[in-house]
Amino acid sequence: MTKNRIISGVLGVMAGLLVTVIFFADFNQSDNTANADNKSNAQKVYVAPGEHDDYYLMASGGHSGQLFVYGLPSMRLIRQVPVFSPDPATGYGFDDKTKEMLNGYKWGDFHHPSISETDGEYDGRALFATDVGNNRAAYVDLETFHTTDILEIPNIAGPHCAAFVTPDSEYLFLPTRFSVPLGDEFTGLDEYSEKYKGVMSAVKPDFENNTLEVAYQVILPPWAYDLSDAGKGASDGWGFLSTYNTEEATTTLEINASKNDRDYIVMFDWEQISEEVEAGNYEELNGTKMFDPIEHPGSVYLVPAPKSPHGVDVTPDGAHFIANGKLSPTTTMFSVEKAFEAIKNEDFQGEAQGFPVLTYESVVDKEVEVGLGPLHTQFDDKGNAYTTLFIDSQVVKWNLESGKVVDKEEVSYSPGHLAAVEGDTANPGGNWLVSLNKIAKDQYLSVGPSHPESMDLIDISGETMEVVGSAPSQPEPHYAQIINADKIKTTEVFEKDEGRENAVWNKEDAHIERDGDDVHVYGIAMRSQFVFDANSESPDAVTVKEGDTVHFHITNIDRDQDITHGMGINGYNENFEIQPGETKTLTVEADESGTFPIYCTNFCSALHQEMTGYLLVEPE
Ligand code: K7E
Ligand code: CUA
Repeated sequence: MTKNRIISGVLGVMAGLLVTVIFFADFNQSDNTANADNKSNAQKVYVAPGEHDDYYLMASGGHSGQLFVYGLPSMRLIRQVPVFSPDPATGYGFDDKTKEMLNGYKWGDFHHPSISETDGEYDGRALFATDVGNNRAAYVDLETFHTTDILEIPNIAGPHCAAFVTPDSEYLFLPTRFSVPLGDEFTGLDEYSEKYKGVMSAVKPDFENNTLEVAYQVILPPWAYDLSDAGKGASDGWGFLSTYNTEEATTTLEINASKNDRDYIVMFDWEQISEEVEAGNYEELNGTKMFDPIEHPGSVYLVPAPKSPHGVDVTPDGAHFIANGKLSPTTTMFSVEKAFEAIKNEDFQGEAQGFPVLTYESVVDKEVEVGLGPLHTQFDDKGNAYTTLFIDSQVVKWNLESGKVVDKEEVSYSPGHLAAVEGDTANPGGNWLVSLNKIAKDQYLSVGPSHPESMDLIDISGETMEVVGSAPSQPEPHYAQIINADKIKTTEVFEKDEGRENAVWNKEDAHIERDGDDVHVYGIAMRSQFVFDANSESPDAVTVKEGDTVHFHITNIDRDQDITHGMGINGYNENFEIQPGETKTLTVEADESGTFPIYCTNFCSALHQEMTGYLLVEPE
């Protein structure tokens, strides 16, 4: 019974029998309606056991550095994919390859996922991630849900304003949140405005090898670049970045970076910049090509936008871009056509750090009074936009054509980003939207004082919005993207590649080779045994000498769906998993003599508990 009903019940009794009857009759009726609503809402999100969700929700894991994969509409958490931080469950960062990829980093801060696109639509090949904490970008292969490459990017500090892919995934762009002196040299804060720079990296994905590389970088003024979106359709070839701290404050930004009534949206012509770099218009800096748009003008323009805008979002047709002014009660919609016109006519209201500032009145299309604290905007297939209101704890639906607010829906609480089905692409879905809330407070069973973040699932198929589901989320989804499940084609088992380095495909071929102090174990894992040396009396034992380095090259020869083995070494602080048909190498130092049991850590068969062996380290 809800509090309202209790109160009305008490009031009803106090007011006498007749009135009581009327009261209860009344409220029972509305309660029935509410029950019926809850029932139909439950049906909307119910996905029966064994049935699959229609969509994947790919949520960034913020300062956990990981990717969280949910099913929609059930909101079931399906998988945590390690990206920027080690993961003991899978041994990510433990085995040789992923250890090298992580390169000693203990954490990452993953804000914005970006699914690869073809013709402005998600193509399901890869998901790109960026790490604000340690200046990295990652390639996550969506066939295996494995991180296959991590790129450390020089000359930058905090690529928050990233990553966004261009409509055919030519590039992903990573502009920075922090400005630092170019070339890593010490420079005092008193020289901030002259010597500090924002830097935008253009990173090129290689879909053959599932890797990334820096194509070039662009020098930008010493401002904070917050969020970005790629142009498409009418604005194809362009990119849009939001800025704050155009005041160039170096301390107490809370106050000092909020002084100006307007900051800027940076418009840049990436096609032109790419051509200029191709033509040799760059300088080398720490091994990358650094392009300076002040030296080679005509590719970067500024558009004034109300006070410290957060998100900037391009409409599905590419004809408008929308700035969400976190400190103003409006979102501002600009016209791409008008911006091009202003550039052509040199209709500038001034300049900042050497870049032309387009005249606000010439470029603005409308200012929409959405409510307090607008942060991010997504789209549906019916010409509507959806904007989060952090301060009002609401999602607001408004019409792009009329600029009128259509509906507001309460969420719990303080939404940051939101994700609609393919809602940032050229072809949004229009049925579901997830509000990614920063504060959950009392929404779930308490694990206080700190609670999880929360996600509210909103049905946006009708005229009005309705929250129909909710799930706690792991730290901390900044952005998420929702992709049609039929676009993701996963690998069931890794191919049996006879030529694969370090792989052994028959248990009879498992053997151990010594090379000085290095011991190479070419072993297999299968239900329900490890075989390290087929010719030994104890094929599941490895005997080495104190001071040796042991390289376990293990192939999981069980090529059956979902038969994953793990290999933990007791007392050794090592564990890694080997998925069906996969080969992995784990290198350990045998620096202490002793007897160390080895066991399978992934429950794989009725005799899983018997899947053991020994690492025997003889004293010197
Ligand atoms: Cu949290 Cu996209 Cu980093 Cu907005 S950002 S909320
Ligand atoms: Cu293999 Cu458990």
